[in-house]
Amino acid sequence: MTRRIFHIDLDAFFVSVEQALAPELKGKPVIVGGRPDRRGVVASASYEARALGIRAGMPLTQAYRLCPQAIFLQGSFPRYRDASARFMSILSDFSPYLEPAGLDEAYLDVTGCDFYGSPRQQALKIKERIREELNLVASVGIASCKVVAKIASDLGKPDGLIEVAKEQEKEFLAPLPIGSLPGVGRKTEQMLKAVGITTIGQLAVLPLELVKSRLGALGVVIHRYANGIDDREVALPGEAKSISRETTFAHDTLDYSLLQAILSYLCERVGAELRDQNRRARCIILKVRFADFETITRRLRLEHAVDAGELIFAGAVKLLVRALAGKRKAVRLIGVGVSNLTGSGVQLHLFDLIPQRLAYLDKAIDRIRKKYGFTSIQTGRMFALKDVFSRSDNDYILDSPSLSRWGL
Ligand code: DCP
Ligand code: CA
Repeated sequence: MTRRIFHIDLDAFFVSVEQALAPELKGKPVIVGGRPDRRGVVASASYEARALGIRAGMPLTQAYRLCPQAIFLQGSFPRYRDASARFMSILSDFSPYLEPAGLDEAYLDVTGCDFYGSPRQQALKIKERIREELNLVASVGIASCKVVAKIASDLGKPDGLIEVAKEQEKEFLAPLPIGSLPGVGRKTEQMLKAVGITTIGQLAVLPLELVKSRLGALGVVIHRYANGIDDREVALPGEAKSISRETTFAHDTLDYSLLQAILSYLCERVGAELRDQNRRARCIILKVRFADFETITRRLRLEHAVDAGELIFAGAVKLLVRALAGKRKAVRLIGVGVSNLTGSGVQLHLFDLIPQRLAYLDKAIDRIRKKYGFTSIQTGRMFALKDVFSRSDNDYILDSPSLSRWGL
């Protein structure tokens, strides 16, 4: 099923909250930020003020020079926080997949939610409720991914509603200025412009390797965005964006089999936590801190989301081999984490399914561990830890038994 993702952003948020409370301010150049003779910048400007050249972030003194007739307000953060909470509460009536992205903006995944009709009808309903209940105006972008939805809501402002069909997303993006692509800051924009790239479409057709060689990891991301590719999920409310476990050794160690055993243990813990939350991960992160406190972090992106400790371990070990290559230093701490988490239910793709056998095994192990404690059942690899576990269940601060060198 094609995803339907909304990006909803309130127009001139701080100013509009003030106007809702004092309707005589409507239709006028209003600036929230403080008194014009004081230090400080414009936080929010009404569209009438923007027509006169006022922008967020501009020093108030400059705003005053441009527009002395504007109404300058101090603003009140508790009022904005309150309006924000009510805004999010309205959105949560339309789908549980709500990800606030700031006080006045949020992503909402409405895939499969048709209680209020088509996505467009739902968006109209959202706008109507925001207008009636909060006396505010929202702009909405609808697309199959976050990045296009966000650009669409920006483009439609004020009072916008733009829906982009999946097959038209690339076409929709192509003529837009490169600076409107999330991830392209002013520096990147200048760099791209210097080589003649001014539109998203021009970036999209550049060879990926070229963009990568100039801009590194950011290049890969913005190249994907430019092509309308963005598989970031709308994060569920209140959920962590990553899960991790780490162990600091009582004595720094050079014992590879011990490290591997600990890693296996940590991966199983992370896997169990993932399964407990009914989630899967597309990225594995390894952290190693050496005796001299040099700390390295390595990431492995996976094609398919996983929740099995065994699969997390397979990736983590690859990272460990890379992290230790060429090092001759003892390890002080080792940790493993997962990120790029996907939810369950409608957000699962068929290719996320892991081999059934592993899933059954993990289920059985989870049941036993819930009943008898985590270390009641151990994998062969964790055998090196058996003495530790027999001492106490959760104390995984270890002695290092031998000092072999890394054979890597
Ligand atoms: N904000 C701020 N300082 C900034 C930018 C923003 O304090 N430099 C605050 C005030 C804004 C709110 O965050 O009202 C939301 O930021 P937006 O960028 O969404 O700006 P607006 O909602 O004011 O305008 P727009 O209609 O463009 O969304
Ligand atoms: Ca806004």
